[in-house]
Amino acid sequence: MTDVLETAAQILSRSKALAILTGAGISAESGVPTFRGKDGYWQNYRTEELATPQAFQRNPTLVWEWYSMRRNLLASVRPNPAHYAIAEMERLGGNLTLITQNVDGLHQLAGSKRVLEIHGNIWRIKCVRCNRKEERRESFEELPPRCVCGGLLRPDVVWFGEMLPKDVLSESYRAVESCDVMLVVGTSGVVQPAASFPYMAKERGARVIEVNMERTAISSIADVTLRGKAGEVVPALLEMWKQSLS
Ligand code: BV8
Ligand code: ZN
Repeated sequence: MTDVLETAAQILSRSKALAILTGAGISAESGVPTFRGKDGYWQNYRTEELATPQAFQRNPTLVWEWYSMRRNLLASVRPNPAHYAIAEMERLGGNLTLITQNVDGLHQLAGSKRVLEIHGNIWRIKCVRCNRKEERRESFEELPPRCVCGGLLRPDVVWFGEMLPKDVLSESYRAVESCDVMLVVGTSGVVQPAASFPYMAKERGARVIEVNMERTAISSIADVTLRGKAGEVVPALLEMWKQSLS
């Protein structure tokens, strides 16, 4: 693994604009189930039942039971070494844009300052009627929770079939268009439009480094594939990068 780590560290040390794309795999070692892994969320549930506006329309209580379970689990988890290493990369590298598909807020907890949350954040809720948004960490007495205006409150996350937040998406595209290196950590590369980001970067000549435990849809275009756990590989990559700078 050392030689591929060295190659990846060399690429990082020469990069002028680094984009990092993370998925559920980076939070797995914090104890957060992924979506499509063996113990993934989607195994027991079907996406259509839970992460779509239609599902919420049809059965807001069921959707809220799933999100409440995830919020309760997340309330007790901490960032893992991969989150902390990426926060240090931000301080080290300077021109770094972090794009995450995760809604768990663990990157911010680990110290990353600039985080583009393209699928929203599970701690933020919004009213379907008056669109009021607020950060709320406490659990709700009753489900589904209601806004003061009487409207239903929902998690401020992006469900399937919903548009991604415009400003965050355009900032992500700007980073994808301008990066010379993209580091992709812990995503199966299935969900669009995030799954296209590595291809778009590659098309423009950027180098793509993938960190994942398994082969994914992105592996075929990765210049360097670091096969292993993010919590081990990303800190090792950071150390190699720092050594190459000294
Ligand atoms: C939109 C909600 C457009 C928040 C999520 C057909 C073709 C192309 C696209 C589509 C299509 N049909 C439908 C679409 C569009 C759809 C889509 O992409 N569907 C897929 C399933 C085909 N996309 C959308 O609907 C998006 N919106 O396109 O709007 C539009 C245009 C016009 C008008 C209207 C709309 C919205 C997508 C957002 C969906 N919301 N989450 C929440 O509850 O979390 S997606 C959900 O999946 C999460 O956000 C998650 O982050 C995301 C992606 O999954 P991953 O992060 O990759 O996680 P996964 O479990 O899959 O993989 C984990 C990986 O980690 C694995 O590779 C594993 O090996 C690895 N791993 C595990 N442990 C470790 C590890 N790696 C390292 N270390 C470890 N320890
Ligand atoms: Zn309201």
